[in-house]
Amino acid sequence: MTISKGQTESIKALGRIESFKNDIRMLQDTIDRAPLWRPGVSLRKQCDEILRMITHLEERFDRKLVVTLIGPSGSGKSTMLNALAGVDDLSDVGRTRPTTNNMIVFGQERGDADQFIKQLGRESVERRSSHLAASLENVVLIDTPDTDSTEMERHIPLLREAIALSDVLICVFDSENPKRRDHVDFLAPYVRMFAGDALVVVINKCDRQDKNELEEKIVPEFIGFIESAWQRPIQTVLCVSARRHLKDPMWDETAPPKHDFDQFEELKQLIFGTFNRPGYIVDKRLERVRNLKDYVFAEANSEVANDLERLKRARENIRAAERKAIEDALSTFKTTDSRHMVGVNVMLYQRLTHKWFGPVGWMIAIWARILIFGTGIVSMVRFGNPIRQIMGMVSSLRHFKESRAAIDETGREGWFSAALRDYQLSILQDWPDIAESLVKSRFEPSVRRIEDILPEKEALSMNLGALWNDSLDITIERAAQTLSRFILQLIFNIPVIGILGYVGWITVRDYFHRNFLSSDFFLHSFLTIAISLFLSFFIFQGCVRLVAGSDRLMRKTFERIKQQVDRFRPISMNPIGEQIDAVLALDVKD
Ligand SMILES: Nc1nc2c(ncn2[C@@H]2O[C@H](COP(=O)(O)OP(=O)(O)OP(=O)(O)O)[C@@H](O)[C@H]2O)c(=O)[nH]1
Ligand SMILES: [Mg+2]
Repeated sequence: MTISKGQTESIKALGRIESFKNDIRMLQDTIDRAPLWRPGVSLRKQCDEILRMITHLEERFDRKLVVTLIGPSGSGKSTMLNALAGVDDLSDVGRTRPTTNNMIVFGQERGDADQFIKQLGRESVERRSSHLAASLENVVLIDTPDTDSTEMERHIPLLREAIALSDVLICVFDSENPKRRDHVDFLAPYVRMFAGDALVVVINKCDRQDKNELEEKIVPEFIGFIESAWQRPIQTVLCVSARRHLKDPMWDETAPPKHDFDQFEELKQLIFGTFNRPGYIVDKRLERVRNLKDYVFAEANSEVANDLERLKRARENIRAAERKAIEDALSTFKTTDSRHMVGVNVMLYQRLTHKWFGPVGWMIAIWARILIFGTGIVSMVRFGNPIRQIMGMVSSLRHFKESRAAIDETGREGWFSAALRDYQLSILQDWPDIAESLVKSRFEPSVRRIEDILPEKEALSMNLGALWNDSLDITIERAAQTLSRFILQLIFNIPVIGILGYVGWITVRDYFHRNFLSSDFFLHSFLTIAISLFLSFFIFQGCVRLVAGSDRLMRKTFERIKQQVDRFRPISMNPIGEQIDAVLALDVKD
């Protein structure tokens, strides 16, 4: 099976459309993430509406281009259709307003009206054709009821549907009274969905105006008026006299045309030529979908723009408040629990145990164990009960392996509740101001309720814990590394190893000379070795105190946490912070 070029174009275009739809759905998701931001409700509705329109567009992707005449009552839409169709009474033109109450579908084939009948009901759609329709292979032309007569209640829903089904809008204005506010305002939200040449403005009944006045005053003023009302540039503006192109214009004797200036041929060429070209439809539809997408994005953007600065500031303030709160919470820890100091020391010595070699290394290992028992003993002594003390000793022996974990857990509960309390107090102080600025940025007033904005206790405590543990771990590891440099290990071990070597050498040498040394020699040697080992270790401990005293390590840990608080971003645990982020994410320029 071979696929024609036209088909591949269509398939590609459909793919693009799918991706535009996806963009809109993602926009919706982002809006959904900020349920407390009030403008989100209408934005979401608009997204739904646009998605619906795009789906319609997709369904009729390979159908004819729909060109719709739209305008206020009596502006001459029906006359224009008749002139274009070459049949004077194709669509009723009358003196009683409104004349046209239904959608008049002018096309080549019977099926051209089907989609309108399906959407609007048979009673609201009339199908027309003429010999000139034969050349309209790719276009369906629609005449619509007005937007501003006594029947507008019934007309407006019809028009909404018609616009949703249209690819090109031809907005018809009466040159005698072009600035009709109601009509212009009604169209304002729709015209933004039609890009470039998909929106044509036609000023009809030009024969009623003086040519010079028309060119120099009426048209420029009108363009200024409409561009400011619709907030967009108008690419095509045509001045026509539709009635002149009827077979029988039946000019009123008292009001004949004032001049010949007329751009009707351009209009006709646009519809029967440009729009009617086969390749035009796919491009237009794609462009229209892109335009619809851009439209919702622009809407979202302009909504956010109103609150942007305030929201950014609120986010900054939340971050600052949370940063402060975290610091407050962590300093609780720094000041409250001295048992942690012991823990830090134990952890440091445990690390050193793994890194050190030689006799001093063994001393460090022994010292680390003593410290671990020590932590057990410290907690036992407080109870003062001998049986408890022994039990404690046993349990600290048994839990020897898990000592690290035990150290981590010591006092955690108490600390965390104190830290959380401090965190919340700190946030409580700053929240009222932040909440006010959020309410000004159109957040629901419920953001004032402090209990809703605090991050979840569990999450916060887990995050604080992880933050603390990580920083402490790194600090201890760094200190241990500094204290385990090879050269340091060598220096501290050399006296003991030297003496050991010396004693060993004498012992072995004399052994071979059958000259057995006295036990005094060994006792003496042992003491010398022990003394130098203790001295070395003692000096080493001094170094540890100096380089990595508990206070110092705690301070360093705290410094490190302070640096990390920014990256920690507790705002992500804070529901309002997340919503602000979502709103700010709507501010994407593409
Ligand atoms: N002088 C002059 N009169 C025109 C022109 N076009 C339309 N008219 C007249 O304006 C009146 C209204 O024309 P219609 O075509 O019925 O206007 P419409 O916009 O379809 O009106 P509704 O169907 O009620 O919304 C008729 O009397 C037309 O003859 C024109 O170019 N010049
Ligand atoms: Mg009409």
